[in-house]
Amino acid sequence: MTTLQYYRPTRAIINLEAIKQNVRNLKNFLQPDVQIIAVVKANGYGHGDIKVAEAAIEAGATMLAVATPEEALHLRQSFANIDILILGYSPISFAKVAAEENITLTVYSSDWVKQVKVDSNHPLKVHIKVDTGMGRIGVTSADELLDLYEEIEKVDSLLVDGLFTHFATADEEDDSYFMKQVNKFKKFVEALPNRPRIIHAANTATMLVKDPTLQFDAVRFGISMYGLAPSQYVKTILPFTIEQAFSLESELVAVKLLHKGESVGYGATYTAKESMYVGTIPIGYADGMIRKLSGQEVLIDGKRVPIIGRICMDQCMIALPTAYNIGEKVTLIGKQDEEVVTIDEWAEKAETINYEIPCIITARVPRIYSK
Ligand code: PMH
Repeated sequence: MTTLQYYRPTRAIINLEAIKQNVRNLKNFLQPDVQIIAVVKANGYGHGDIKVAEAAIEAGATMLAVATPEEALHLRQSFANIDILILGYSPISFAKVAAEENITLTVYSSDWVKQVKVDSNHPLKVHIKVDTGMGRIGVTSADELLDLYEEIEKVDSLLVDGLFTHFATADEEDDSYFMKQVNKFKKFVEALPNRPRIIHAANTATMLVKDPTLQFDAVRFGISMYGLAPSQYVKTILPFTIEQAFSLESELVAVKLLHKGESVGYGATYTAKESMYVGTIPIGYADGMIRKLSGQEVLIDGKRVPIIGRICMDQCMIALPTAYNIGEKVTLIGKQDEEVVTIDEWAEKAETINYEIPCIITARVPRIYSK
């Protein structure tokens, strides 16, 4: 068997110890019998689903949550026994496989339940999703909930294992919309004839700042596991520190002297005002480093230097204070000595949220794991 070898020096380094420590801190925050559902959808928010799940389980998570059937099946290959919940839509055609693989589905439609065929040898576990104000998926009234519940009860091998909702504004300072959702959810819970095994509602922001009492039976932690705050508001009032797990590194592959008046990159948008050294690093927009990040600073030799000119598909150029050697390490996200470039800094530059940054670093950038 050949082991995959990476030749290009561009890589994401994932600090699994940071993820474990974040999960341990999150666990300490919960009542002892409350479960942690590690949200590892979208390839573990771009960090790598299997390795993140392993670290989270080691640190105390007891369930995994993903968005799609494919993501659930991928995890099942590595984790034979742990509960895996698909938070998003699953087509009826997936129900049989889900039951065989002991994958728990989210349901919110009576029609779906009427049409689904479940084999009595393999019961299918479901969590009912109630929409309390996110407007995404879920039943929206108590009548709809009871109707769905009755339909599920009619199918022998279909088991209601859980009930959950999701909050739209938990990361914002204003409480009013959040409180409306909470009250609505509590009414949904009371409307059910039987209490399911696992009721869950909280994401990171709900738990860490909005309402730490809203633990129910489980809490769904995503962004905080990866060491990022759900919003700038939440960041300022976190109850404990979390450590960013994702770094992005490359190396200089070319260094040249640019004379006054000479330009760099497509469109020749950057022109040297005086003689300067320019370095090329092999990372570009096809790696997820979108063109909006032109001007973002990176670290070399412990110093901040800017990306200059337009970012190309596979490469970009940086201003150098001196003629460094080919092979000199460049840190695009992460620390060098006293300097640090955070994912939050990238998000601000790219005018987006931190969640999006590790997700858009494409599969061409290998994820390397440090302990
Ligand atoms: N539960 C559900 C249903 C989610 O969609 C998410 C994140 C989480 C829990 C975890 O939230 P956290 O990462 O803030 O802790 N979902 C998304 C999303 O759909 N877009 O951005 C984050």
